[in-house]
Amino acid sequence: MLTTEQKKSYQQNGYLVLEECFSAEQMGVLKNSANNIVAEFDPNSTRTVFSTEDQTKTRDDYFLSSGDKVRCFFEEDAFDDKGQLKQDKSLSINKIGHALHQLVPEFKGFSHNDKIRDIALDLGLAKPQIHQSMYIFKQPKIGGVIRWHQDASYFLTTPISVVTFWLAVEDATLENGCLQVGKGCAEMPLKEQFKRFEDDTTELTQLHDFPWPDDDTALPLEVKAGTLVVFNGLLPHFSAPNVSDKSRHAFTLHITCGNTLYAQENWLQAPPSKL
Ligand SMILES: O=C(O)CCC(=O)C(=O)O
Repeated sequence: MLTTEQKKSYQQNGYLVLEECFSAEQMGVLKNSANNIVAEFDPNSTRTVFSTEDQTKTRDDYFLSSGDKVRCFFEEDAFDDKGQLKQDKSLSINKIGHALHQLVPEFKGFSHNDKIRDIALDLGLAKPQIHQSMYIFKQPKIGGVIRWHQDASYFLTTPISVVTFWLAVEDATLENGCLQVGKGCAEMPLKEQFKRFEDDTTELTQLHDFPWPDDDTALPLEVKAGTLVVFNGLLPHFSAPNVSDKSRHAFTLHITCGNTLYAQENWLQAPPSKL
């Protein structure tokens, strides 16, 4: 599936952009399915927001028990001072997580297709297994920042193996908060580890104190819908707030290698699905 050049580029840069990997029709199916989940979601069932700025906001039970469920998380700016939604719920959800690949037929079929599997194998995941899936809305005007991070902080294995499959369901631009990656950072040592303890408390442990790349040195990945971006677990990346009037939907999979040791402290302990 991947050429030698593409594999080399992934090794050198820590990421690879695969344009026109999936069709507009396939993106339409995923988008409809995500919209249906939101349509069925009772907005009064939770007030949990997803924030990467304030880590305490992601530690409640609704989040920590979502590894094998399909749950909606609000944008941080979705509510007014009185705790009421500022706009329709369809424009208020930050993301759906974290077992779409197991529980929702459209996402299950998409995630377990041969293309994803072949790419995973080509990138060196000898026994690829999916731990997590997310549908990210990056809503117009209120789509929040995703701070700099490395995905191995959340899906730590020994040796490190996690690869993120980030699919643009809609066009991603600088205006609507596209993914941005660190240049020359393919092997930046792991800076943080997000740990979950037996009593369900969590901690973001600092492993190194060197700084994240400056925002203005990052490489924005402006891509068309249907493009798949794959990147390794050490590559620092972030996305800026969406201040535009266009959403930026994306679907992500976090895939590790079954031949590695999955850390007991990782927050998500639900059994992965084999690819
Ligand atoms: O889609 C985004 O804005 C960021 C996603 C991300 O950082 C991730 O999946 O690790």
